[in-house]
Amino acid sequence: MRGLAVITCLIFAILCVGFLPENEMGEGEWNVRWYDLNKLTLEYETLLGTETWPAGNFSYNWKTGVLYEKRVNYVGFIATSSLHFDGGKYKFRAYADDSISVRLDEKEILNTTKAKGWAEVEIEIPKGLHILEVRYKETCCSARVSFSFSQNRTGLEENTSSESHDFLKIVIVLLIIVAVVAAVFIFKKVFIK
Ligand SMILES: [Ca+2]
Repeated sequence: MRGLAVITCLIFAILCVGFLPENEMGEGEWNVRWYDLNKLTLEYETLLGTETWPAGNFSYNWKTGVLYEKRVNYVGFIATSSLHFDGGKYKFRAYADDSISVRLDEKEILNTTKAKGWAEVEIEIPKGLHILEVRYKETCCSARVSFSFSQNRTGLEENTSSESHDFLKIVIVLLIIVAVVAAVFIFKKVFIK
């Protein structure tokens, strides 16, 4: 009977975790993969390692110092982020020393180099989940990157949830209540006779 009680509680716990909304499990975080660059073609070569950056805008200025794993030159990253957009017009801005390319759902929407300077674009994005990808490359000397976009989106720093997220939260709360009631009921049955 005790084994049954433990198994029931475990199943409820797994169900509750499984139904957590994505944004409470790090939606929008940047998954950053660092690479060595080929010195001739400047293509991404060996994967050096990965790190996670907070969701949203980012800006780094390494000057002539180390960017990643003792690399100061011929190094770059590919950062991807999956996040929910409310839909509408969004403005993206970027700057890089030496180059940056921004892709939305695998299509390039913005790029610039140190020579070109700051670049920006405004585009219409349909409501829903989209994949952002930022490709940055540093070949020599000073290094810097900045990327930002308009804050009209959900699931990030300020959780202005959409209706579907609200519904999901109600379901989760109900599941937790059911789990607690069931746990109390089973506990009484098993331990209090
Ligand atoms: Ca540079």
